Amino acid sequence: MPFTIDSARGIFPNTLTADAVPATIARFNQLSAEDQLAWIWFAYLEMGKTITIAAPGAANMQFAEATMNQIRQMTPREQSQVMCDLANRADTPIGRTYATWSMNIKLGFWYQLGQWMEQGLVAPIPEGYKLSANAAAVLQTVRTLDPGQQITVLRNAVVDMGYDTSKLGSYNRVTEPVAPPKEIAQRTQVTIEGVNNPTVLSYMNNLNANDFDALIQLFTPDGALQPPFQKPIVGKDAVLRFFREECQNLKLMPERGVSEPAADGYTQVKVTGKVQTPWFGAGVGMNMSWRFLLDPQGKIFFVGIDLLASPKELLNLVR
Ligand code: 45D
Repeated sequence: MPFTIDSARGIFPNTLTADAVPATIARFNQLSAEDQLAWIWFAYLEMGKTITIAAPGAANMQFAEATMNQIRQMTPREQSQVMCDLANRADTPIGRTYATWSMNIKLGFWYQLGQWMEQGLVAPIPEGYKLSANAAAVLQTVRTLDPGQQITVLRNAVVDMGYDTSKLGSYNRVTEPVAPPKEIAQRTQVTIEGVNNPTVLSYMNNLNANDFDALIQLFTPDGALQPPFQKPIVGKDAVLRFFREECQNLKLMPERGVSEPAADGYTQVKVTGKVQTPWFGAGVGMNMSWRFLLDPQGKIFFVGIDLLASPKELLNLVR
C-alpha cells in the first residue's frame, strides 16, 4: 500500500488552518478556574450581541436534567464551586458525570446554566469581576477571530472541562439519540465547481441527510477521518460512532475543489466551502476544507477536515 494514515495526513500541505484556535485555547488553559469561567462568560455575552445559540432539543437535554436540577437547588456558593470544579477538572461526582457526556450534551448543559445565570437562578459571575491581565489579553485576541473560529474556541473550552475520561476506568458514554436519516424526497444534492467525483459528492450528500449507514460504506475498513485540530479517528467502527455522536444536522456547503491522481491509482481531492452547525444555523458559516485520499476503488482511505485560517483560503486549491 503506497499510503499510511500518517502520510495521507500530509496531502495538500499548503492548506492554511486556523492556528489561532489552538493557540487561544492554550492561553486560556493557563488561566485560573475563576478567570476561565469569567472569561467564557464575557466572551459568551459579547458573542451573544451578534449571533444567537439555538436552544438544544429536549431529547438532547434529558440526560443532563438530573444534574442541572441538582445544581439549581444548591446555594449560590455551591453553584460557583461546581462550575470551578468543572473548569479545574476536579474529581467530583458531577465532574465524573460530566465526563461521560457527549459534546452536545456538555454544550446543552452550559447553554442551560448560562440561561439560568442570566435569569438569576444560578450564581452569576460576580458583578464587577475584573479579569486578570492575561485573561483580558486572551479576550482581546478572541475578538479578532472570525465567528467560526470564535465558536470553535468556546466549544473546545467546554469539551475540555470535567474529570479526565482517561482516569475514569470503564464507563458508559452518554449520548443523544440518533434520529433516522432524512427521507429521500427531502434530500438535497451538492454541486462542487471542479469536482464530480461520486464518492466525494455522496460523502457530502449523505452527511447532510444524516445517513450515517450509507456514509460509512464510502470508507475503507481501515479508513480514517481527521476532525479539525484532532488526531485521525481510525477504522469504520470508530468513524461511524463519531458520525452518530457528533455529526447530526450539520450543513455542508462545499463550493469548489480540485481532483488529481496520486501514487498507485489513488486519487486526492481537495474541496473548500462552508459548514453550519445546528447550534448557530445560518448565523455562522465556518470556512472549511476537506482533503480526501481515495483508494483505486474510490473508497475513502483518509479525509481531513480543517477550519481555515481566513476566507482567502477558500480559493487555495494548490497542491
Ligand atoms: O464556563 O465533513 C457560560 C466533522 C459561563 C465531520 C458558559 C465536520 C461559564 C465531518 C457562559 C455559562 C464534524 C469533522 C461556560 C465536517 C462557562 C465533516 C457557557 C465539521 C462554559 C464538515 C458557554 C463540523 C456556552 C464542524 C453555552 C466544524 C458555549 C462543526 C456554547 C463545528 C458554545 C461546530 C457552542 C462548532 C459552540 C460548534 C454551542 C464549532 C458550538 C460550536
